[in-house]
Amino acid sequence: MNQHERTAFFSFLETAVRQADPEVATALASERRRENEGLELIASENFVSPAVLAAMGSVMTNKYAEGYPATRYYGGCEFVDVVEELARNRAKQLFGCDHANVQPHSGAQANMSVYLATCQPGEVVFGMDLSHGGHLTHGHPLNYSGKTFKVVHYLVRQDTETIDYDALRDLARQHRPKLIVCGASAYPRTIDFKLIADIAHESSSMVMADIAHIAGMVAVGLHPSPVPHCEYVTTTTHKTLRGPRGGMVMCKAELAEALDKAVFPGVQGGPLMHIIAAKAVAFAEALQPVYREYIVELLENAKVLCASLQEFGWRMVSGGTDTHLMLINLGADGISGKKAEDRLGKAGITVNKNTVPFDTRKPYIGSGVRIGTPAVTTRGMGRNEMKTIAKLIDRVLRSEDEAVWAQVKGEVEELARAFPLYGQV
Ligand code: DSN
Repeated sequence: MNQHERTAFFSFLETAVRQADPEVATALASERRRENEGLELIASENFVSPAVLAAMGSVMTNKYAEGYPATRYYGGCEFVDVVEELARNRAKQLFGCDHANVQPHSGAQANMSVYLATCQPGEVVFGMDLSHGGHLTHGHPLNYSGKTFKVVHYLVRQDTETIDYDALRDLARQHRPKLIVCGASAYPRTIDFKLIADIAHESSSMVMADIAHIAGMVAVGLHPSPVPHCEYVTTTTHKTLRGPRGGMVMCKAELAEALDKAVFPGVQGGPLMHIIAAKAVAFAEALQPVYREYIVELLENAKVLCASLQEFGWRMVSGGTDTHLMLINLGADGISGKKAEDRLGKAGITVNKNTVPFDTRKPYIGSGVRIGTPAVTTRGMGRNEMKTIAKLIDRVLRSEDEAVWAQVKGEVEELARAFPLYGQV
C-alpha cells in the first residue's frame, strides 16, 4: 500500500465511524495520534499491517460458525471454512506443528483449553512464578488456573536470575505434576524447552509451552522451538507475531481431537471468523522473508537498547537479553516501577511497570519496568534510534523535573514523526 492508499483507507474507516458515532470516532482518531506520536515500548504490543486491520474489519464478523471447517453447526460457512483452513495450514507451515487450533479468542483461553484437555480440578500443575517472569494463567492464585489446580511455582535462580532448571527437576520428582507450564511474559533469556520437556517426561508429566511473547522468533528459527518437545504449544497472535489480538494452540496429531473439543465446545462458543481471517493474513505475512528480516532487526534493536541502558548504569534483570524484551531493575531503594511508568508516559514513552524476581514491592507498584522493541522496529527504527531512546529514558528516569519530561516529549514526537505509522494523522 502506498501513502495515498493508506490515507484513503483510514479516511474511509474513520469517516464511516464518524457518521454513525462521533464520540467513538474521536477516540479512534486520538488513539491513532497517540500511537503515531509516541514511542511504544510495551514488549507485548505491535502494529499490524493495513491488510491485517482490514481483515479484522471485514464482513466475517457477521458470521456464526460454531464447529470446525466442514463440520459446522450453522449453514453458510463455505467461505469462513476457507479462511480457517488457510489459517490452520499456514500455522502448521510456520511452526512445523502437526495440528493447530486457531479459534482461541486470546492467550488466556488458549491456555484454558489446554488445562481442560489435560487436567482434572485439584491435580498438580507447575508454572513459573509471576514475578519471576511467568503469567497470570500459569497458576496465579487469583486466576482460574490457580483456583482450579494445585499449583507449584518454580523460580529463577537468585544469582543469575535465569530459570533454576535443577530446582525444577527436584520439584518435578517430588510432586510428579500432571502438567508443567513453561514460557513467560517477562523473561528476557532463551528458554530451554527441550530440557524442561526432558524434566517433565522423566516424571511422566505433560508440558505446555506458552510462547506468546517469543512466537515470532520461534517461527523464523531465532529461538529454539518447543514444538518437537512439548505436547502443547500455545501463543497469542498479536505480539511479535504481529497479527490480530487472539490466541492459538498447537499440539501433536494424537492430541488434536481432544484439544479441538476442549476449545469448542469446552471453553468457547462461536469463533471470531474476522479475527481468524486476520490470523491467516498475518501468518502469510510471517512466512515471507521480509518478516524474518524484521525479527533479526527487532533482536538486534533489543540488544543495542539494553546495552545502551546498561552504559547509563541501569541494572538489567539477568544482566541482558536474548529476546525482544528487557527488564530494568530499579532497585528496592530506587523509584518504583509505577513511578517510572508514569514519568515515562508523560514523556511520550509507553512502558509497563513490572515486578522483578524477589521483588519486595507489590505487583501494582513493582520495582521494574519491562521494555520491548517489537513495535518501534515495525516502525522502521534501528540501532541509532535505540541509542537515542536509551538516552531519553535515562534523562526521564533521573529527573524529578516535569519540565525535563516535557522537553523529552518534544524530542520523542520529533523522532516519531520521522517514522510515520499508518501515514500522518
Ligand atoms: N498482557 C500480556 C503481556 O503484556 O505480556 C501477557 O498476557
